[in-house]
Amino acid sequence: MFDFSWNMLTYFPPGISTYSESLDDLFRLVYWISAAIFVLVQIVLVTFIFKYRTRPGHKSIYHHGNNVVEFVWTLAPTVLFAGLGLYSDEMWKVMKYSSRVPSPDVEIDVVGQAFNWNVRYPGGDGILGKRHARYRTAQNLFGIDPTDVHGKDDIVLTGEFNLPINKNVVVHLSSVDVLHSYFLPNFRIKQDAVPGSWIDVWFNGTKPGKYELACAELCGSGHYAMRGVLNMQSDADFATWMDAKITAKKAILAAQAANPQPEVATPAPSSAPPAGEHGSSH
Ligand SMILES: [Cu+2]
Repeated sequence: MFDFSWNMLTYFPPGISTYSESLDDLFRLVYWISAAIFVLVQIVLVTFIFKYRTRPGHKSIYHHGNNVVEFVWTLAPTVLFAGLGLYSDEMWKVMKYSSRVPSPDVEIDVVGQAFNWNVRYPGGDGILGKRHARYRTAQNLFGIDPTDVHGKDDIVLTGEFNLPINKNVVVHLSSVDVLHSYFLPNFRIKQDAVPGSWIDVWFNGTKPGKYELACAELCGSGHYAMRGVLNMQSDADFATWMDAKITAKKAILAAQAANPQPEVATPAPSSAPPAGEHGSSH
């Protein structure tokens, strides 16, 4: 069925972050101001087309500027845009100023990678291990410092992950290859993930459920499939889920400790050169 509405906000997915309502209010305001200006301009246009149409005996008049009209059409948009800027300033600060990011109840790392979203949790010790780009490999996308004990139990997931409702979640966001954009439509969040830098995003989700995480930056041939699922859960459900992940990680670490694998070294060059490489020394 064709579902018509004058209000574009009915096409939005439900907003479930603490600041989604204020952003929707701003969108609604800008939307209706734009609609009103559009209608007014069209009325004036049609009126003038009719009023100044070609008629016998009517000669066009030459005008050179009108100070009053020019003053008004300069002042009106200035007042409008400055007003919108002042009205939305507090929303911007709350969402984007790093000094206004609340102290995190949950802190995670997220890195975009063509074409996946990878998430790192602090693990059993509750502390994210140090990271640095120099440690980054295909197996260690976050560049977790192997010498930092806090990093050993960190839990890395791809695609689907869980978070608790009514908690301040701080996401440290980056990318390992190209620009991606971390887009949580239900939370009204869209933030570029930039290779080589870490950007903080925060939110507080109020409703449990499964929500889409999309990439909103055309990042390559698999861009359309770069999606994740964010499960917002009650505190108890999240704790159960996290405990299971921590237990599984502990088992892996215990198995590794019991049966240590030798460090993977660069394979030594074989004494006999492979066939076809004779004479390659010059
Ligand atoms: Cu992407």
